[in-house]
This record gives sequence, structure tokens and C-alpha cells, in this order.
Amino acid sequence: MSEYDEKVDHSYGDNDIQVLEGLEAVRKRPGMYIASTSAKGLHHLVWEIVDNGIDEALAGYADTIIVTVDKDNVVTVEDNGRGMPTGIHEKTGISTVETIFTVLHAGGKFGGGAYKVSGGLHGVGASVVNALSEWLEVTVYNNEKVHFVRFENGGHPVSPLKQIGTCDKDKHGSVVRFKADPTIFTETTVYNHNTLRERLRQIAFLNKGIKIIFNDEREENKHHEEFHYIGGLKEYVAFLNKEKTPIHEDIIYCEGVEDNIQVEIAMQYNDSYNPSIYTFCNNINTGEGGTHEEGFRLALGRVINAYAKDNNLLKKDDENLSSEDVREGLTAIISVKHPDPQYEGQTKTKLGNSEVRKIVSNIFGEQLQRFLLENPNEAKLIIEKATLASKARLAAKKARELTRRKSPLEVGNLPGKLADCSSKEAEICEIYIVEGDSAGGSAKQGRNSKFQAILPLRGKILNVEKARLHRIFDNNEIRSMITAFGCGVGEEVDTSKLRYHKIVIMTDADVDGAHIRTLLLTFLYRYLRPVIEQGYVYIAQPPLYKVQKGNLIRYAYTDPQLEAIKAELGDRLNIQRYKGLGEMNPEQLWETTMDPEARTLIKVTIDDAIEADSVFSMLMGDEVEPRRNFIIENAHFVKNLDI
Ligand code: TSJ
Repeated sequence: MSEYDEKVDHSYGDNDIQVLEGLEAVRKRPGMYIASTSAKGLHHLVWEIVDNGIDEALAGYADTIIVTVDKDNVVTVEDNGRGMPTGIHEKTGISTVETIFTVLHAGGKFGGGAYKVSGGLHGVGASVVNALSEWLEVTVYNNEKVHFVRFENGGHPVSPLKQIGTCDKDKHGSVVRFKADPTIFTETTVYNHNTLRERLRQIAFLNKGIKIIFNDEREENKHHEEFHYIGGLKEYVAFLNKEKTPIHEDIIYCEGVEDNIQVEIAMQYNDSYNPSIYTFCNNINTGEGGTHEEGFRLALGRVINAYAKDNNLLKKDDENLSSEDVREGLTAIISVKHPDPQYEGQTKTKLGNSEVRKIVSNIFGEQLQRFLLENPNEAKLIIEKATLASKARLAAKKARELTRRKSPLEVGNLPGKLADCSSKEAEICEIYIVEGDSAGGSAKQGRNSKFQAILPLRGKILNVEKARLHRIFDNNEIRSMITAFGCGVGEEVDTSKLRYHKIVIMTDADVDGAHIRTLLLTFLYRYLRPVIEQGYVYIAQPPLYKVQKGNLIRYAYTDPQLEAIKAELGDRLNIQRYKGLGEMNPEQLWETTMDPEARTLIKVTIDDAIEADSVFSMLMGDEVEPRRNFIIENAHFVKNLDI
């Protein structure tokens, strides 16, 4: 412990229940305070600081937050709020500003505002950011004064907070500037432009009226953008439906407060068949849903069925519209703000507060009912769509029963094209989804048949975005995959039944290959999402070039690698560019792409389902140009190398 930490400790009485841990503890075990010390944790620092500015804005004292990334990855966050209190804090005996940045969990104690997004699920307080920064500077403008303090070496103030000047009486706000400590964030201290931009945009959507300005001053990312959505969630839904075709014009919007719990919902149906429903609590994406989503679903089904009945829009012998039917093609954002959120679930992203279910159901149900009564044309369109969904669902159920009935208990129901592996230990088994019969042939001969299975696909698989469920089961390639994987499909996916713990997509390294890969990923994302989420999906990396010099053969997987090999081996090289997997013989395919000792597999992850969803819609929508550019430029799903 440093001299400084001791000073803070001594100012607390023995009986004080508040346990003050030194910032040193944070530096020793950062993983206890932030998600990780990888890129994710690095960005966490920014969100922690930004959240404080958002709180000030939600409390009604600020309307603008500016986030700037400098050339050297120094981040500055600024709000135009009241300015952090500069006076001496009665418990710590030092200025409140210093207390905020040196005492763990101090953030929440100064508020009194109803819902603080800081100190929420991820909220750890500004002191943790300070502890994990090489240096951090705070400037406060209020009462015509400018105060400043600088911390170094993981949170130690260089000197106490002091007044460094005066300012106009209308000027007020807080500025925090910090440099992440590279000895903590050993993987990277470089912020990802898109990560920052997308999350700041999302925060602006979720908090109507707050202007968030993003400046990226770095040479390679130079960018200035203002996110300011007066319509909030309405604009969020319009944004998500941008590449889709809405079936009614007006976005349905409702808001309300009960027991200090704030509820805000916007929704609009489009002509697709999948729901895109995203839920938030205190601006945090509750990816596993929870009581707010349950309340929404309950009210949606209840109100739509009641309206349909009252207006004779359902035939006498029609079944009720199911919860699934009324969500088909629905884009919705559900955002609640709760003073004391409880999170559950595997990833602690499921809202658990049981009172929220009823509150959301009441507020939303009442306002949805009013919307339907006031907009009979829209109501009719929505109920027509749900009725079609219901018919399709019943047809799909029949189709599924058919595929199941073939041999409910037999094991030998696997697709004919599958060259299965001999092992039955799913943990070590791999299935290669291979484009085309000829590459499939090479893969079958080149593989290690003990643990590697090959499933060749012919031609292009169905574009699932444009097909309803029962059509998907008509498609042979898709049926083959589902039976081979063995883990079910859709709502019924059970990854404990998965027959292979690596599903490897192996396509040509060209535009067609990228397109097929995207179609496969779309299918997996839509119908086998847990398989992606739990990390079972990989992309194989076949080499682009074979470089030969005499008897020596080397492979290059990228153009820079080719250049490096050229430089290393000198002149008189025989360089072959592989146009497709089919050009490789079985041994080469094994050596370069399938041998676990030598290959590179890229793990597919979906960190941000929302972004992924809009990427999919863009890729699968009717606009050709963005899709073409995207496919040529990159594969968005590919995040981290797993070698
Ligand atoms: F700007 C920023 F986002 F970087 C940032 C802003 C970072 C941090 C750690 C804090 C803040 C911040 C804090 N902006 N505004 C405030 N407000 C207060 O701390 C404050 C001021 C006055 C009063 C009061 O009761 O008079 C109460 C509070 C919470």
C-alpha cells in the first residue's frame, strides 16, 4: 500500500462498514473489477467514464457528451453537467473529485438520482479506471472556477485538486482524460473505432435527446460524428429496419413509469420472418432477456389475440395466435431503467427483478391496445401477418414430424453424403462443411477419419433470411446439416447433443466462397445460434499460394506472408495461386488446412447480436451493392484467431 492509500484508510473509523480497498488491489487483480485485460476490458474503461456523464444527463443537468480518441489512444470524455463537486468530502477528508477517483465504489454515493447507469452491471466506478491508467487528468468547470488534478502510476495524485483558473459563469462540466496502462492491458491499448462508434450510437439511441459527439483523431480512423436522437427508441427501430420492408408506417411507441421503474418500448413489424427483439436495463444489453422481455411477450400475445377476437379477424376454428406468431418479423427495443437491477443467467445478462414483468406488461399492454384501437388499418396488417405465421408454423410442425418419424430411434439416419468419423466422442470430433463435391472428395481422402467428418454441400444453400421455417426444411443441404449435427434446430437446439465440437466451414478463398460462408453463417445464426454463441463454429483457412523452390514447398495464407516467403527464399520460385480447394490434392489439403498441428482455424463469435443482425440484413436484403462490397472486404464474424 502506498502512503496515499493509507491516508484514505485512516480517515475512516473502525466501525465504518464501508470497506475501502486500495487501488493497488485493483491493479493486482484487474479481472475482479473489469471484464478482462484484453480489448474488451480496455473499452470497458471508456464505458465506465462515459456512464458517469450519461448519469449526469439523465439527472437533467447535462445534454452533451463528447468522446475523443487522440493519436496516441488517449481518451477524453467531457460533459456539460454541474461539474464534479470540488469541496472536501466529509468522510475522506479530501476533495470529492479525488474521492471519486481514488475510493472504490465511491461513484454511487454522490448521486441521489434515481437510476445510475454507472455502478450497474458493469459499473465499477471511476476509481477502477484511474487505477488501471498510466495517468488520468480531471478538469472541473463550475462556479466560475476551473479545478484540476492529475493522477499517475495507477491512481496516485501528483498533487491535490487545485484551482488552476477561472471561467465564464455559464461554463460548467467535467472533463476526464486518461491513458490506459500498457503494463495492465498487455494485449492492446488501441481502441477499436467501430466498437466505440457503435456503442456510442447505441447509448444515444437509448437515451433520447442526449447528444453524443464522437471524435476519432487517429490518422487511420479520422472521424467526427454526432449522435443525437430526439425520437430515441423510435429512431433505433427505424435504424434497425432500414434495410427491411416495414408492413406499417408508424413505429409503435410507449413509455411509462411505475414504482420508480421506467419503461420504454418501440416496435415495428417488417415483412421478414424473424423477430429482432433487443432488451436493455440501465442501457445494458440484457442478451439473455429476463422479466422485462417476459412482460412484453405476455402483453403482446394477450392484446393482439384479444383485439383479433373482438374484431372477428380470426376464423372461428383458428387457434389463438401463439407468442411466436405475433413476433414474426417484429423489430422491437425494450428498455427499462431500474434503481436496483438484479442480473441472472450464465452471462449475468438476464434481468431477474420479478416486479418488472407486471409493470412492463401493464404499461405496454395498455398502450398497445390503444394503438390498435386508434389504427385499425395497421392492426389488420399486423394480425394478417401473425395469422400467416401461425399457418406456416403449423405446416412446419407437420414437416418436422415427418423428418422425425422416418426413424425416431435409429442412429443410422445420417445423410448419405456425410463421410462420418469413427469416433463418437463429440469433444474431439470435427465436421467440415465443404463447398462442392470435388473439394469434398479431396477432404474425404485427406482427412483423419478417426475424428474428422466431411459433409460436402452442392451449390448454394437456401437464403434463409428470405424463407419461412417450413421451406427451410425442404432444403436438402440444410436438412443434411441438421441431421449431421444432431442437436436439433430453432428453439429446440440442445448443444449437449451436438455430435461434433468443431463445425468447420471450408470454402474457397474467393467471392463465391465468401458468399456461401455468409449463407451458412446466416443459417447457423438464425437457427442454431447457441452453436455459434458457445464457440463451436470455425472457419478454415486454406492457403492462397504454394511456393516451391526445388524440393522445398511453403504455403502462404495471405499476401504479406507471400511477400515474406519471397524475401526469405530469394529468386527462382515457382508460385502457384490456388483458385479453389479443388486444386489441392488430398495430402496438400491435409497439410495446409486440416491437420490440427499445422492449420489455422478462425473461431466465429457474435459479440454483438444487434450489429450482426443488421449485417445479416444488409447481406441478405435486396440491396446488391452494399452486399457486394461487404463480401469483398471482410467477414465481419471473424473475430479472434484460435490456432
Ligand atoms: F465527463 C465524464 F463523463 F467524463 C465524467 C463526468 C466522468 C466522471 C467520473 C464524472 C462525471 C460527472 C459527475 N459529471 N457530472 C457529475 N456530477 C456530479 O458528480 C455531481 C455534481 C453535483 C452534485 C450536487 O448534488 O450538487 C451531485 C453530483 C453527483
